[in-house]
Amino acid sequence: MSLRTAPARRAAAAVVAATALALTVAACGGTTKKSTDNAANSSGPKSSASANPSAATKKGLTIAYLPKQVNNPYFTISDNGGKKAVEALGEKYKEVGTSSGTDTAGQVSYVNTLTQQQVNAIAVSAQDPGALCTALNQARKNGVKVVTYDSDTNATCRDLFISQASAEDLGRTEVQLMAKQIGGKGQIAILSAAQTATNQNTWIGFMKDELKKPEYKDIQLVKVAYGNDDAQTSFQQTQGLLQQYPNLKGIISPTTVGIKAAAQYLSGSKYKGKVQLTGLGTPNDMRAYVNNGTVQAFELWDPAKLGALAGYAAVALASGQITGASGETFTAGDLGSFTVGQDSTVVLGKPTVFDKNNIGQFNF
Ligand code: RAM
Repeated sequence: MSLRTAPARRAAAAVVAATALALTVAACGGTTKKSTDNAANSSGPKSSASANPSAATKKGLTIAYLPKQVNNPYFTISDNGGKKAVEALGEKYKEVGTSSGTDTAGQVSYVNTLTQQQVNAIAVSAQDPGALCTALNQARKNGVKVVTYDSDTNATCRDLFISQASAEDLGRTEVQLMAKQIGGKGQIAILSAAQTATNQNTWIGFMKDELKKPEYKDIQLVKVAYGNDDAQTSFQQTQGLLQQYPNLKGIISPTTVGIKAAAQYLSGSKYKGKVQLTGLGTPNDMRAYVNNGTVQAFELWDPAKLGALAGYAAVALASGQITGASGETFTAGDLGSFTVGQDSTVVLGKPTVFDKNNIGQFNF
């Protein structure tokens, strides 16, 4: 698969091994929720070139997508959005990845393979904040631009993070939706994805912070369960939560796989309409459960737009139009123009809240 000769591959492998220890120490200690440094002053590999916003978009670049999980419908939508954007710019799109959302070793090995193949940019949704650092920084040393989308790694291990929405808004609004649905009172639980997932853990951090406010004094968060973005595990975890906490009033599931499985369980149980469920889901997955009264309201961004924005950003980086420093701007086709913010992060926009009144208008 590699474009390199065998000796070159061996040399590259030796470099990977020799730098692994140093990079582990140097690059993986940072916080994932809010880092005070950005790519411009981080300990990760830096671009010596400065941004040239009027540089022509290079053609024939290869942009590789590495989602958290290839067989997750959410990533099928996001990466198809990426494919369209990348191909419209005259570039080559490819997607690789693991079928489990908890296979961090698999993600690392895909990064190493993409580095050997000398792709121009990798757009990756990280299963774990630190596990990919060494491999991603090795890729960057070899000239590969690294964009995280959906779920970040540490800020020192990538050039840009394309965030679906403000993490703080997502965390707080999910608590607000839940509080409204249970009348501000009772036990609630969270059904998350993988225990290491950067995005879910960041949102849960803000949920816990929101719950400290006096208006939620009658709500108790009793448990955070992990369904690993696996339908069956998420279904069983939902069942387990209701057995363990018979007075549970609501579940927040900030994962499309989790919320769908929880809705499926509740919908076929005596808890339907009694135990509330909100979180992050796709309208197509959740429509039946909104229509049959299992779910009142939940939210999400458009995954296709997230994937597209990651593609535009990857091409802008690989073309030298941006370097990932805060304040730089780039154009993302129909999505418009975006400015790089703090921590080398670009935010797609505000999520949509779906309920029975508007869910019919959405098809993804
Ligand atoms: C799942 C994944 C993904 C997350 C969505 C909301 O598909 O965990 O990372 O952003 O849910």
